[in-house]
Parts: sequence; structure tokens; C-alpha cells
Amino acid sequence: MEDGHFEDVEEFFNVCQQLRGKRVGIVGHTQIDGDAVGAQIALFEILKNLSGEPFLIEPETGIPDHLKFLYEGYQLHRPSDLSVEEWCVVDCGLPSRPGKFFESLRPFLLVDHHLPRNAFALHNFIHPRAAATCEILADYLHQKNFPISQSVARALYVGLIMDTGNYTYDSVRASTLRLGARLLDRGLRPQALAAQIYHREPRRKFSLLERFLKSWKFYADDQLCFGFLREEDYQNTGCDLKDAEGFVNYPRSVRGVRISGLLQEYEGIRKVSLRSDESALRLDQIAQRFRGGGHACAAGFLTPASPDTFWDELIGALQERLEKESSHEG
Ligand SMILES: [Mn+2]
Repeated sequence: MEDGHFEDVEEFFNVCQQLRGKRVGIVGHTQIDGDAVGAQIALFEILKNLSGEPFLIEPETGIPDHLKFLYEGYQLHRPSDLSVEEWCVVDCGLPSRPGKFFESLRPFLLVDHHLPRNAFALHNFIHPRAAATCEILADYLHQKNFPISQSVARALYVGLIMDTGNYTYDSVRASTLRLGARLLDRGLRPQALAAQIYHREPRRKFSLLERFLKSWKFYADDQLCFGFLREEDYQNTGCDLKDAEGFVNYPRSVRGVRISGLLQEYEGIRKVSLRSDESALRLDQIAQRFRGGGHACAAGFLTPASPDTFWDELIGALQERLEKESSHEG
């Protein structure tokens, strides 16, 4: 990856060319985020431009309110309503991430940036060093001087800022900012966009946040902090999993906390999310022990199992990792 560019750009467009004239479904992951939406829309435009017949797939867990504006002017489809010849998957590190419908399907194309590198499609473009799947696609588009409409620029920009904590993560390279700058050049208004993403929260979310803040437990000499959201927290506030987006970041704002975690129990699914500012802690490796994945500083896993069956092992693994990697914080 010289100059921050992704070198497999020709191969990527060759693979996309193979979809000419074909009905293609484009899917992101369940609990969809800005990066997956942006990547879906960018890939849609690429395939349309290359004379394919792409369809955007609505994630089975729905679209969070703050991301709906990105789909304006686009039609969304349920996978079961379509007859599709090939599937393309974006921003999914595991074959289970696109959702139940896709579990036994082999996608034609995967574009992703998660660890472990899970090449579950026929053609895989996986770059764990990329800050976002949107960064990979934005770079491909720029390298080929591909036309980028304002709505595509907007979607890619939103994906970039949301997957980088507004350009604050170590995954951000100078080239990431240059890509963002080129997208802004399409006439985007960063503050208006940020307001649309971050300042349109429903009030119920703050009732859920209140419960989350009260649930915190500290471990490992206060270097690990977990918050908990149970079925009843969602029921009593009228919230679902989407409303807890971003909560996991709060505990790591506390001085001395090196890993923050969130355990969510919703409709029989347990979701564990982990965050840190220290890539040496390799949270993706810890998540992999529980059949999950992610990135060094942001990882997680889903399981139907009761927390009793994995909790001690999880806390033990995190504690051990914290001891092994002593803090470099001054
Ligand atoms: Mn992503």
C-alpha cells in the first residue's frame, strides 16, 4: 500500500466488470453503521456505472434513524423479495455478519477491513489497515477517476468519519484525511452532516444511557470497565440495540480505564463490545476466542450463550492482556 493507495484497484474493477448485466444484491452487516451504508452506496454506483443491475439490501435489523438520510433517492429491498444472480458484501469480517438470510450463500465479492481476514467470498478485497471500508472504495474511485456524485461523496464521508471516531483513531493516515478532503471538495458541509448524524438522537436513547451509566462495573484495578444493558432496560425505555450505539465508548473516557466494554442482552442475543485506545491490547484477538473479531482497538462478538458460560473467561482474558501489556500512558 504505497502512498496510502490500495494496489489491487485494477483487480477490483476487473471483478466488478464481471457483474455487467447481472442482477446483484449489495448487503452490509446487521446493526448497520455509517461505514457499511457508505460502502453499500458506493458499490451500488460503481456497479450501475459498469452496466450492472445492482440492488441495495436493507439489513434485517433495520436502519438507525440517523443514517436514513443517506439512502434518500435509493430504493431498499429485502433479500427474499429479489431474484438475484450474485451477492456482494461490504464491511463484514465474518460470514455471519450479513444476517441469517446470507448464512449459507457464498458471496461473489467482499470488500472489508476487519480482522481476522476472513475471505468468505469468491473475490475478496480485505485491507485491515484501512480505516474504513469506505476508505478502500473512495480510494479505488479516486485512483480510477471514477465519477463521484454528491450523494456518494456524502455517504463515503460519513462512513469515514464514523469509523475513525471523527478522524481520531490510529487507523487514520495522512492519506485518509486526503481522501476526506477530496470528498469534501464535492461540496459537502461537514457541520450540517455531523449534526444529521450526531444531533438527531431520540430522547428514549438518554433513558437507556442513564441505565447504562448506572450499570458500570470496574475490574482489573479499575483498568477495565463494563456497562450492562439487559432485556428489561430495552423494554422499559422502548429502545432496541441500535439505540445503544456509541455507549461502549463512554467508560474509556474515564482516567485510568484502558478497556471499556458493553454487554447487551436483547431478544435472546448477547452482544459484547470492547474498546480501547491501545492497539497493543489486540482486542480483536480476545474477541476471536469467542468467535468474534473486529479491530485491534474495537472488537466484539455475538452469542446466544448465557453470560454465565463465558463471563469469567472473558474478564480473565482481558485482565491477563492488561497485565501483559503494561500501560504506556504517562
Ligand atoms: Mn467498517
